[in-house]
Amino acid sequence: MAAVTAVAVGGGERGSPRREVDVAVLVERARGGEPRAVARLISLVEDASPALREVAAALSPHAGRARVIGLTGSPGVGKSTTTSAFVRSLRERGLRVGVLAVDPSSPFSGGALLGDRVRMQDHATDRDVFIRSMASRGHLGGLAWATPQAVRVLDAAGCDVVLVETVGVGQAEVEVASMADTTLVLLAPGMGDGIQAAKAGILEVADVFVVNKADRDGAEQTVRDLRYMLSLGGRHSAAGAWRPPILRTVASRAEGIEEVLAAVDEHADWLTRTGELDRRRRGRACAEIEAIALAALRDRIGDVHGSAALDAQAARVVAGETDPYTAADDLVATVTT
Ligand SMILES: Nc1nc2c(ncn2[C@@H]2O[C@H](COP(=O)(O)OP(=O)(O)OP(=O)(O)O)[C@@H](O)[C@H]2O)c(=O)[nH]1
Ligand SMILES: [Mg+2]
Repeated sequence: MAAVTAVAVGGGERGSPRREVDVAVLVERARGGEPRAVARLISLVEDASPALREVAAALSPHAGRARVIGLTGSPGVGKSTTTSAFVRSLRERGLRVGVLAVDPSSPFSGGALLGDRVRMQDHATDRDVFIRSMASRGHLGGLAWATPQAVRVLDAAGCDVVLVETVGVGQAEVEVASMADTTLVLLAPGMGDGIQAAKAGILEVADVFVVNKADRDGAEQTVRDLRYMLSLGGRHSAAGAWRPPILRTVASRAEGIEEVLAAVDEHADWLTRTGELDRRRRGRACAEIEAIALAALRDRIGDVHGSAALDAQAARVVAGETDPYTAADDLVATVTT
């Protein structure tokens, strides 16, 4: 039995006095599906609390089971409405579902966003649905770094599926897409999405395209625009490659939702059959390790800035005793040993 350590943290409720957190107990409770323990763990990873390392270590034996589905698209395209319809359908299949609504531009976090709270209230009392919104709060690495940890919490809590909703604002959607096994890109008629999609490299990240608000004029045009752009090539045109289907939905009336979930299932089969699932997950782990390692290095290099060691090297460069490359190598050696 591993020793149980308690770590003092600032608390998920900002401004509360420091208190002891027993990470092992929290993880046990989260695994039992206790919503408060799940929420607390997500707060710990989101706040980059001192307990983060311990949380990550405690979660790792219990993660890796959940299917991660990303939904992205422009503001107001219908991501939350679609997510809510997915939750309903997945619950009918008896699956436990986690939802992370990720807003890279918002400083607000913790509970669900107001609009989402309204759309998600159907599920508010369901013990097999965990809903959480996350915001960047401006810390280094931001969401790109906190979201996979939060996914891991939900995974360890026994969620069969984790839905990650991100507002599409360029790079962020690409980053979050890279966290998902299957990425859905939502568009709606008349939002100039087609052009935006091409710009943001969205064509490359989409596994399934959803043209939502198909009850509105212009849906057919959006589908045609997308088809045309896909015909221009890219990774989807290679032999044996997955060809992202384009589906129409009216999420507000739950129309087309089953078809989208069927396409997601088909994609999941393809991922497993081709070994792509492993490749994607390994790629994700690489990106995560790299980000953490670079942040650690940056921290240590930060300590060097303005230090006597740096000053001494600078003096040697000025005196012609060494060159800046050699000096930099020496400096890197001091922070990595
Ligand atoms: N006409 C129509 N309206 C829809 C449809 N789906 C969603 N809406 C409406 O579109 C608005 C935005 O929906 P949301 O689900 O909040 O969109 P979102 O993409 O999550 O928005 P953000 O999270 O703010 O980026 C709401 O008023 C929905 O009721 C649809 O299929 N047809
Ligand atoms: Mg939303």
